[in-house]
Amino acid sequence: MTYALNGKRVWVAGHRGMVGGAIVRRLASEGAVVVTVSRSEVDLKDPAAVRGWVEKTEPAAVFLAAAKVGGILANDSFPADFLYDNLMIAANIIEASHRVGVEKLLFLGSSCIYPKFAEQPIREDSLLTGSLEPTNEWYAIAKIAGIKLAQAYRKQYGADYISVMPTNLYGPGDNFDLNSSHVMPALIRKAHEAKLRGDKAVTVWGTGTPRREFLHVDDCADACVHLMKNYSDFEHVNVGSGDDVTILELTQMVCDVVGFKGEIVHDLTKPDGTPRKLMSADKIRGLGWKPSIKLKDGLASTYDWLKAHGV
Ligand code: GFB
Repeated sequence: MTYALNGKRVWVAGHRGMVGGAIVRRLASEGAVVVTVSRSEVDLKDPAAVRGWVEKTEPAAVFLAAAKVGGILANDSFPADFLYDNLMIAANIIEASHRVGVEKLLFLGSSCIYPKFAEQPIREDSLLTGSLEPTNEWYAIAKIAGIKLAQAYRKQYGADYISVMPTNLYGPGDNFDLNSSHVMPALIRKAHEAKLRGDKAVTVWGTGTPRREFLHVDDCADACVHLMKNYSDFEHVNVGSGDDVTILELTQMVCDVVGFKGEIVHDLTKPDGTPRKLMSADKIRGLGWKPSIKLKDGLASTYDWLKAHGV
């Protein structure tokens, strides 16, 4: 093990989000002292506010899970927000962490950092070898900047900062708003409401042919803790399930789990985005980690969560 969390003060930045919340849950068994701060107390886009809070709190380790996130339409509609907010959040937290001597920091990115037509499965060294997918290039550029910040502070100051690139995530606490969400929560909600209303059809955006790799957020949190403890190097690490499905196959799975028996129709005015982004899992498997939640089981428990908590 390269880094022990036991007894350490650990800041989970973005604890109200799906990923940050899962990391907080996962840290409960690590003996760490988890610290968090609400958006009303500290605006993570404000350098002085972030610096002040980090100086006061003095975390030993940081999980940088705070970000402005959203699905394909939100990314395409609000490019300035996705670029500016995510650049500021990453730069402020990484710089403040360096100033107070944070021992270890883990930055969370996204599989959309890779070129639109990267060779599949996508290896870590595909980064910056081609053009990005236009619907999410703004978010991707901010996330690439975050990886480069972590690498730059490692190179210049010897800081132990690492980066993790999760695939498309889903699970409890996801955003189920149909305009801003990712595909998985959108389809679960659409199928659920269509069933309740007795609709004849459910609408899927785009052609249904793009392929996506899905990982349950609790598996992602487990991988992040594993890497925080066991990985210390320059290159980012992919975190995925190793399998992908078409959007149409996913829709059929969702309809089965929800019990919606109607038709599937396509809204071709909506974008498909990247045709495929299956990440290579070789590196993280070599580091001794693999996922444990199967897509069907994760989907069913996420649907249960939606029924229990509402949207
Ligand atoms: O999950 P999603 O919004 O994001 O969409 P991306 C994935 C695929 O599902 C696209 C299709 O081909 C969508 O057209 N899709 C079908 C739907 N029906 C729906 C629906 O009702 N809602 C949504 N949202 N999609 C995002 C990036 O890309 O993924 C982010 O924009 C980030 O930057 C994130 O990387 C993980 O996988 O296309």
